[in-house]
Amino acid sequence: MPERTGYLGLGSNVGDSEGHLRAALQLLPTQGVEILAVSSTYVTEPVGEILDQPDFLNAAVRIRTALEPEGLLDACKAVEAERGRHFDLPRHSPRPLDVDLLLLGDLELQTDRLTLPHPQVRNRRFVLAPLLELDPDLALPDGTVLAEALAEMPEDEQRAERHGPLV
Ligand code: PH2
Ligand code: MG
Ligand code: MG
Repeated sequence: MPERTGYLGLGSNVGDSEGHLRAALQLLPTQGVEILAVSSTYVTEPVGEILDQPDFLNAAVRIRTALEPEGLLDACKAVEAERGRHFDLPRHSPRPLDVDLLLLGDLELQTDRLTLPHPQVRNRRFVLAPLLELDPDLALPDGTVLAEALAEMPEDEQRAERHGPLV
């Protein structure tokens, strides 16, 4: 099976957020996902469909895996479930752990369950800030340079402050 390098976004805004993110680093390798690099954590304001919820703690990791995209998605869901995530809540509800598949090699695909790259990568500061810390020159398969996407975001939008190291 070919191995690919990819990127996952980690988020938490329920319970011991730092503990949940650290647990993800321990649990992902048990699912066939090798962690190559880990960003700092960022305290970020909620973005999306539910704004009245606690700030998130976000981070990103560079990974290597032989899993195919849907298998990797299942691995992310299994890790979320281990940390007490409930899947019967409205979209964008508060959660102890969210593990999002952002990029996997140069794959571009759309299925019922999964879109790659993640459709929101380029317009979410809570994703871009930790990702660019890992790889400042990172670009999407369509050539979008993520540092340019971040620079184009209005400065007063989506507060995201570096918090500290996760490892
Ligand atoms: N995740 C969401 C919705 N909104 N906002 C921030 N700041 N961080 C997140 O991880 C996040 C969010 C859905 O997964
Ligand atoms: Mg998410
Ligand atoms: Mg998710």
